[in-house]
Amino acid sequence: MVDLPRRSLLAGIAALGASACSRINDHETTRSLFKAAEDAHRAVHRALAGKQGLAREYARDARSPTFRGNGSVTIPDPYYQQQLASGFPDWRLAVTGLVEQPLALSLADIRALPQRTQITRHDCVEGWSAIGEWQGPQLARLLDAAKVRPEANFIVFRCADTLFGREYYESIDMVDAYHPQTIIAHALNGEPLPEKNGAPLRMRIERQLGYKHAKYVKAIEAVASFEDIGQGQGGFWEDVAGYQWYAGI
Ligand SMILES: Nc1nc2c(c(=O)[nH]1)N[C@H]1C(S)=C(S)[C@@H](COP(=O)(O)O)O[C@H]1N2
Ligand SMILES: [Mo]
Repeated sequence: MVDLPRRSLLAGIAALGASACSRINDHETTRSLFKAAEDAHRAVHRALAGKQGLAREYARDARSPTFRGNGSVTIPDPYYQQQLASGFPDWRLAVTGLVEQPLALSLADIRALPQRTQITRHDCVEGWSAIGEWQGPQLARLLDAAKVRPEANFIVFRCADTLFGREYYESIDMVDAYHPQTIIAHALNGEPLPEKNGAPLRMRIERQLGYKHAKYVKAIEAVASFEDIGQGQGGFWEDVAGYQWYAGI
């Protein structure tokens, strides 16, 4: 992985039109003020919604005719393309980190688990939304099978794509990890996930904004802290543009 200097990454983001946020969050004092506001938002959101409050689910006729792809929409890697063309026969999802029983699951394993189907609205901070029907096992099933250790505080998602030369990743706390609508989706609107939407597996974390929903997930890792991962802010956009780690909606 090429570790681009932060400044050139920010220049890249600025070119994408997010310059105001990047500059504000460059400033340490401002960053800690945002952090305090974020913690308050998390406390209020959790209190109002309840730990397991459900995101709204929609009827089938509310589904958007097309569900756009955003961020990475293709993975140019030859192995990925070969797997995509043949239905990902050799793809494995790793469940690792602070677990008693590490797992390496095939797509067939994932499809054989009890499934949840949910029609939800995806909200991207860039200003668009779409409603889609997602199917897959609850993350809780995988975490229980892997026997997550009590020291784990967060679940990290490692993705197969790179943006600006960095691997995309995200992280959530255990409340969201065990939330009933947090699923590892392998299907969108009744079809295998298209490449642009994160084939073969992507997260749905329905009470969080779009950037938390990691696509192209190759590993799920239980950790005590995400300080030593990436730039330490808990996710790709958190690292490069100062997006909030807690993106509860
Ligand atoms: N691996 C990975 N996951 C990702 C992204 C990405 O670029 N790479 N983009 C995020 C953002 S900002 C959004 S809005 C959604 C977009 O999901 P979609 O492409 O299915 O619309 O994926 C999120 N997860
Ligand atoms: Mo987004």
